[in-house]
Amino acid sequence: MLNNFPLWPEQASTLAHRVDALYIFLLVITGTMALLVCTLVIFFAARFRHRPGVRAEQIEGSDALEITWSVIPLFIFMAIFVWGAVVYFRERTPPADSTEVYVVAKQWMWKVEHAEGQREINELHVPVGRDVKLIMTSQDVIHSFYIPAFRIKQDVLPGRYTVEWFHATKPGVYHLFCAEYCGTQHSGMVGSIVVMEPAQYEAWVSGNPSGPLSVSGEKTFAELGCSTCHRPDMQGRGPNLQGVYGKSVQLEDGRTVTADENYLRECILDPGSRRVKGYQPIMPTFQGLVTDEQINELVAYIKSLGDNQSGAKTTTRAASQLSGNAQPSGNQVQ
Ligand code: HEC
Ligand SMILES: [Cu+2]
Repeated sequence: MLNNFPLWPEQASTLAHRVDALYIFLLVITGTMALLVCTLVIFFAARFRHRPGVRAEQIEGSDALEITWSVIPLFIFMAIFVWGAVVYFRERTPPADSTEVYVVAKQWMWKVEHAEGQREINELHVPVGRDVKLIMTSQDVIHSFYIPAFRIKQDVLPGRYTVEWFHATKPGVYHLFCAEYCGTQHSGMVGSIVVMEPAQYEAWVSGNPSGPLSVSGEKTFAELGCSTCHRPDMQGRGPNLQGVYGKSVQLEDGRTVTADENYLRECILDPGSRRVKGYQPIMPTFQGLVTDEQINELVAYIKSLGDNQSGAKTTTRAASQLSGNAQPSGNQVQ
């Protein structure tokens, strides 16, 4: 019976024991304090109870005591803060070479697209021992992608990407829950995370008819006419998109932004909100003309374009490279 009702979810990712250690530390600290306070209340109530003939003596305070009970908690709270921040930043920072998976949430299902091209619903197959980055968006309301065994949870929002990542440590099948109330069938918005041995996973991945997401993206890029303006030979009216991902881009309004997944997405849906410096504002919006799946393909395609080795770069691109900020930071967008 107890086996079916464990106190803790299984630990199946590299993050799990870190989160649990911090959590146990908090439990021990708060438990100890609660016990100490209760004990002292009872002890003092008995020790200083009213007795006939004994008069209470007024105490004006003790500096030593007050400093002690301020300084010790200060150190404990600072330790919790630093420890929490370390775990938080680890959880929020996907390693650069993660396997990428796109997730589209809708009432009431999870649609998954692997960079290799596989698509699945309410299931996510991943290899054990590899960093996996989820790039997620919602078609309707706010959902939340929650894998208790990995100790990760992240809201999934309409209109932009949010990111989470994990490194699974044990093959198995784990629960996936939606952790944000999203309508009548919210409780049914569940699925499974299938963690496979690498060889098994390779076999699963290679049985895929549609080809990599970036290849579908290249087709969509041509079909939507993006390729007429964005050409690798610099003869188009739009910037060459080669190597744009992860670079910083100077905008017409003076801002400099990092070209992460959210930037690329916004370029497609709302180009008016950010015009690249040095270009005519001729790019039309594709809002309403592309599905979330097509946006994911386009983003995957643009990311696959890598650096332009020919040296034919726009002046803005060259200038922005000098500023040195070339780290992709998909999760740090506000
Ligand atoms: C009519 C020509 C035109 C078409 C069609 C067009 N674009 Fe653009 N695009 C531009 C121009 C011009 C800019 C630079 C000015 C701006 O930011 O609006 C740009 C900017 C961009 C940027 C930012 C590039 C950078 O260097 O930061 C991306 C990404 C982009 N477009 C993607 C697309 C995609 C994807 C499509 C197809 C769905 C598309 N564009 C269709 C003209 C076009
Ligand atoms: Cu949901």
